[in-house]
Parts: sequence; structure tokens; C-alpha cells
Amino acid sequence: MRPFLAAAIGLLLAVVAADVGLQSASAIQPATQAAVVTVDRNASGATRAFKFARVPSPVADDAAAKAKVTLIDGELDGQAGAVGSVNDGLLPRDEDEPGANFFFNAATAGGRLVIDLTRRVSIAQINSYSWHPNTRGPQVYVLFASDGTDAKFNAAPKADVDPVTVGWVRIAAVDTRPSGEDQGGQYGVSIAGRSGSVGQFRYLLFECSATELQDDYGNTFYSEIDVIAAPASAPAPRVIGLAAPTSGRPARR
Ligand SMILES: [Ca+2]
Ligand SMILES: [Ca+2]
Repeated sequence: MRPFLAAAIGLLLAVVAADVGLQSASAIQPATQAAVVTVDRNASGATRAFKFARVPSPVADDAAAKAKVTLIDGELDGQAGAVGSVNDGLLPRDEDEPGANFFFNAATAGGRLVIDLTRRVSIAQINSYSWHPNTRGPQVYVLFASDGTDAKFNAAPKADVDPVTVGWVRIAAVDTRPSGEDQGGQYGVSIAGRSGSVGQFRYLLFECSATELQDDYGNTFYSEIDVIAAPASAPAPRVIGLAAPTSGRPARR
């Protein structure tokens, strides 16, 4: 192998390692410079309120509430709710409610899901939620985003296409699998802008992976994905101007 190539691959591996980083739950995980990932896990005592230590609870009226959600690669499980389960504002009532969650088909390794917000949004947070008593609880995905304006933009890249090469930006890698055998519970992930905004985007691409391939049931039960818009910034203040000079004497009082 040529030294340059070897060095380049070495660098790539180092970047991947840094990006994946900590794998323990309830950790702050490194992401891109623009975003930071917070993971919470309710290992026991979880309720339908999806209340977490730090990650905000899901909401119904977020910026993704009317988004178009599409599976661009992979198959929906026949027992799952529709792909729209991720933005319907509804939550499962207990830890094993297939019809109230979106998940990729059994015996597959995952797939790709695109959320089209239908307009460009300044995004403060992207929050994902899941709940299952076993290995379908943790979340493993890479998040990409796009404003759709790149000349090379492909809104539906298949698994063999790196989204970065077709107009997408890699935002974060998420892996909430805890160490140890007990993987179940309720998980909340918040990907937030380091300085208020992750960026201005219309499309979000989730490249989801099964948490394990030891049996057919490793695809995560995704209960909801919220997109929280950054507060609208106040309009820039108008610079105060000077009145046009007047001629003549001041008005008489
Ligand atoms: Ca929602
Ligand atoms: Ca839902």
C-alpha cells in the first residue's frame, strides 16, 4: 500500500473512532463541530411520558409534525406502525408496542429514513426516542442533513451511496448501546447545535443500523423523532439615520 493511502486510511479510522466515541448510555457523545449529542436512558421505571434526566420529552407540534417521511432504503416491518409513527406526535403506552413504533424489518441490518420538512428550518435540536425491553431499545444511526440546494443533491441515496457525495452534510453518529447484556429501556437522544443552531436544513437522513445481528430482532423501535426549530431571530435593527439637512431659519416657536 502506498504510504499516502495508508496515512489517509489511518486518518479516516481515527476520525471514525473519534466520531463514534463513547458508547455508554447517559453520555455526551461527540458529533461534528456544529452539534453535540446527549443520550439518556430510563433503564427501569419508564413511563409513557418519556421523561428524561436531560433530554427533553417528545412534543407533537415540532417542526417535523407535518413533514413527509420516506423509507429510501430498507423495508418496513409488517408488525410496525407506518413510517409516519416517527412524527405523528403519539407515543407507545408501554415498552413493547410494535404498532406504535417505526422499525425496519426483522432479519435486516437497518436502512435509511428521510424526513422532508418541506421548507428550510433553522434547527436547534433533533431528538429521537425509542422504547423496548430488549435489544430493540438502543439507537444506532448516523444523521445527515441537507438544504437540498447542491447541484449534486440526491434526495434518496441508496445504501451504496455516501450521502456526503450527493449534497448531504454529516451531522452526528449516535450509538446508545450500553455495555453489558441488559440493553432494554427507554432512550432519548438530543442532537443540539453547539451555538444555538445545528444549521439550516430541509432534509434529514437517518442511516439506521440494527443494534445486533445475533437474532432477527435487532432493529430499534423508534417511537418519535422531533425537530425543534431555533427561536426566530429578531429582525436586524435598522440603523438610525440622519435627517436631511434643512435650509433656512429654525421654525418659530
Ligand atoms: Ca413530534
Ligand atoms: Ca410517534
